[in-house]
Amino acid sequence: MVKFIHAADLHLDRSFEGLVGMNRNSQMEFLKVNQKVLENLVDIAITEEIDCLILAGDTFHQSRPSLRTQKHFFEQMTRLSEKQIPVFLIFGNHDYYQSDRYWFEFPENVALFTSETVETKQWVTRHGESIAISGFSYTNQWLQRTKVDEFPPRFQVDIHLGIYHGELGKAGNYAPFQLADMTQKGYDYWALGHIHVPTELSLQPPIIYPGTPQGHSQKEERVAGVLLVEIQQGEVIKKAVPIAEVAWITKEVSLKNCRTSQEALAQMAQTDQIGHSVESTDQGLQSNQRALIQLKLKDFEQLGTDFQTSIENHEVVQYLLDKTQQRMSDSYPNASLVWSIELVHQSDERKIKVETSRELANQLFSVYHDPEQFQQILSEIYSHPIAHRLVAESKEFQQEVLQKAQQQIDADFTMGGSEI
Ligand SMILES: [Mn+2]
Repeated sequence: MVKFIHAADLHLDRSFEGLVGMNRNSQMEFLKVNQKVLENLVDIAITEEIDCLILAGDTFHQSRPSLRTQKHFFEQMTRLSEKQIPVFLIFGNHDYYQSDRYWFEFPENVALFTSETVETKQWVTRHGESIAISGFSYTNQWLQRTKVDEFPPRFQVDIHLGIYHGELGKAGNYAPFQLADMTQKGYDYWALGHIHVPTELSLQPPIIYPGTPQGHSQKEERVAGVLLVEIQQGEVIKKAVPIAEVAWITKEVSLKNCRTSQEALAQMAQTDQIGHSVESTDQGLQSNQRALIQLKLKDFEQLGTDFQTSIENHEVVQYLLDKTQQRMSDSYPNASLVWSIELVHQSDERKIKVETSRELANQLFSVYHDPEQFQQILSEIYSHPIAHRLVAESKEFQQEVLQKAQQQIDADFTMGGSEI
């Protein structure tokens, strides 16, 4: 049996989005969260006595990780070295490899893939199983061609693993790949990185993104953790193990029982306190985690425009942040905090949320500004003798239709894509 952990997209020195209102000390405290996440990963690797750790790219948020981040990372890898646990690490588009940016030698147990050319490393586990691991690294921000073709066919070994940082598709900036090409290689497992939402692209063979184990923005609300994988005689058993220290939570708060801003403030101030008791069962918050809470306020209309202005100019959220920071200094580390407050107008509630980014939607929409495309989509009207005359005579017809369509889209949908 071979047992390993597949982790990806740790983004170890990435800051937490939306904490700009916090003072420097509190922000620094939050950066320690990333260190704790890595320590959690190493703790699990040691207790589970894994055969190896796979880091499938974007371990660091940038290609020039800070000296402090590097030092901490090397210390943690050394802990694994003391337990004879090897680490196989590729670099992704964020931490693309530049050797001169590292202040220390990587510990000996860390096997690096440092080139864009696919390499295969072979070794035998302490239980005598032979393993081959094939992978490559980014040495630039982009890699605009597929790398799957360069992966060798399955070696004559007990287990052959592929590590791949990239995106599904025929073309793209991040080593695009097709599932069929991967499947063809005959490997036992493909450890993917790059997509932050946990995603299983295939189960036979497993071709899997574990996702980022620690979300750094509200968009990364859904995380699973790292994957603990066991392979025995072709059978693959995998389990997501959470290592996050911070959970992103959205909480709807109705102010319908509040008649004054004092009452409203009291109610909002309570929400971070109940962060633990309520959300921990509600939203899968672990007892050691703290929550970053986004409040969505409903039924506030009776409180008047002054109240709404104070929400919109961030006065209220700053007040709550200051209050929490005080508590953090008393009782760090488990303070949950409200970092954002949004007003949900009744008309917004009916809207459908789509994951597409606004720019992409605009781009798609702009296609119909081309008169030819526009007439094609309305070909029935344009080919009807009477209708044709009506629309052909009006110069503004296309303009008006597009404008109305845009308004309708705005009224029915809210957009917010996820960045990678
Ligand atoms: Mn990436």
